[in-house]
Amino acid sequence: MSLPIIGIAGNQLVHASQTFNGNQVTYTPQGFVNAVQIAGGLPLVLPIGEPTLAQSYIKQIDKLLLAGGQDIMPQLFGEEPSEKLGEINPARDHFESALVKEAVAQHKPIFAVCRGVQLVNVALGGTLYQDLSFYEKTALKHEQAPTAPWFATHEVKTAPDSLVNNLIGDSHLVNSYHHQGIKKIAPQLKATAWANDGIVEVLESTQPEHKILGVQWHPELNHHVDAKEQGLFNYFVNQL
Ligand SMILES: [Mn+2]
Repeated sequence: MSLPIIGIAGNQLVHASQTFNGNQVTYTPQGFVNAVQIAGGLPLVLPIGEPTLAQSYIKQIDKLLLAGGQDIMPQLFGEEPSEKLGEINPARDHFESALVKEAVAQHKPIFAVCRGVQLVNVALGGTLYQDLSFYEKTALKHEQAPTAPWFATHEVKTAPDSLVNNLIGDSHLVNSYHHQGIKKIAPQLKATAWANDGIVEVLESTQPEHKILGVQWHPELNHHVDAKEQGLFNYFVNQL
């Protein structure tokens, strides 16, 4: 029996850290590894590389998982950086955009978390709010730090008959660690859950042959205390 191979797009620690004697390291948050292993998948971390490597990486995996992290470079959706833009890593953005396009081309399912759902939206032609203060209405608190990540802080409501509705129900409390948000939705995606301020919290594919699920919260940080959050990984690894 072979386990589904889950490629997790890795991040890179570019700032000096005493933990690694100032050296750069490739990493992914442990929660993704744990949640994929619990779900019965075989996690493989994909280090940031040239976009031309995407085709070969995607061939090696069954499914693609995009993690959280830095802001998205605004040039990818036609804007210059605002003063409220946070840290970016253009190499990561270009590599992950190539992974998304290649996964779509090779019909490999994608599960995307936080920055990941924003990256998928931008890679497929959507746009972002560089900061939620640019949202036309008043946004709720979507950056819950310093509240611990296993505590859920805001509600999301899901669209009837959506994939995410089957997985978490009509309403669910989620954690929230984002200051950017989905603005214009890419043509092949649709919103299927929102916070009560109207901010998009879930995107799904509109095309059955392209399996994409992206959530704006962090299920990898509370999958151990919330069965619905582990359920997202179980579905992704075994059914999406
Ligand atoms: Mn949120």
